[in-house]
Amino acid sequence: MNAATDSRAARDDYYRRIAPQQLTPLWESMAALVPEQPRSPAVPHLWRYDDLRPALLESGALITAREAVRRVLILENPGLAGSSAITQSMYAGLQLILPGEVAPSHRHTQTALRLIVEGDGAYTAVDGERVTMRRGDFIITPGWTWHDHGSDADQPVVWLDGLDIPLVRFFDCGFAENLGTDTQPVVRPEGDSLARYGATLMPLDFEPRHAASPLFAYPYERSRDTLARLARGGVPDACHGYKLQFTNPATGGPAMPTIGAFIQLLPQGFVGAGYRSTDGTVFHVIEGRGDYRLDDGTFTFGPRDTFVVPSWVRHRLHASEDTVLFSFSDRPVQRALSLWREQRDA
Ligand code: GTQ
Repeated sequence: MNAATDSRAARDDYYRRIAPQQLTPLWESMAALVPEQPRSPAVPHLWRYDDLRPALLESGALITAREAVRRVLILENPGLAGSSAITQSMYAGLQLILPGEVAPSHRHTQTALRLIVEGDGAYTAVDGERVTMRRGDFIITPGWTWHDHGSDADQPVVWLDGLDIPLVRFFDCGFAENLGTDTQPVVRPEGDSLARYGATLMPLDFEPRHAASPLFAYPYERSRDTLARLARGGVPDACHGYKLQFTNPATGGPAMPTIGAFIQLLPQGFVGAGYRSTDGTVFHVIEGRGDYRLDDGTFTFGPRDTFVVPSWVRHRLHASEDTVLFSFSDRPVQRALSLWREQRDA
């Protein structure tokens, strides 16, 4: 028996003997526990809307929105099977509501965002105010605010849900309550928060009711117009094109404390430089076509597709048409904890 075998056997024997005391040796897992750089188990993936839409609509005949509470197909990362997560910290799903349906009022500590994918005329009520949903609109549901959804539309309405479910699960701090009625009392007229907080004006007596933006719906018409104006006047960022963050107008910071949300315009023919950041990011194609190139492959995207780029995966965005991408990630959390990093090739 040589010394190496001897020490392997001695170590294995030692690990076996300490295991019943719930002890494990750090030196066997040091490199994985303190990696030189992030190596996410999440993988890049694209969900093609045209391919999944039939299955989503089929769910409408299987269960009502009321019975389901939220009739959603979860977009689960293939590298995170069983976790209901699209990145390590974020959840995404596609929610379907049919004409006349209601998704009853509840609240939870998880923060949610909606990006309207298909159909106009459903509504969501958040914290006493209702807003009608239109394609491309961005809507937030701050943690612990009552919210319910419904539809007066004459066709199915689908939106992308983004929530910090995995993050809240990690911290074991999830709470939820049902209101007990389908809809919450509406106490302000539609458009109230847009008038108060959506015009670079603020009420003098503004007192925050929660950590998220008091403006809860950001109409696509406005953000699209802003992007078009930027593109007329300026030079696109080499990696991102024309990219803006949705903000809380009371602070200038991110619209939600745990989720960063962004919108960007890639002009037709845009060839982006390589980019990676530590916040694994979910992208949704509001309009346009293009592809994102990784070191080992390319995904082609079109309107209404959703794709994910995990933490620290280098990618380049290309657009064959004028393209508008919505995206979200845990960036505000990483920044608050001084953990966020990015690397640009240009
Ligand atoms: O609309 O409240 O996709 O509570 C997952 C959990 C949506 C919602 C989801 C939720 C909701």
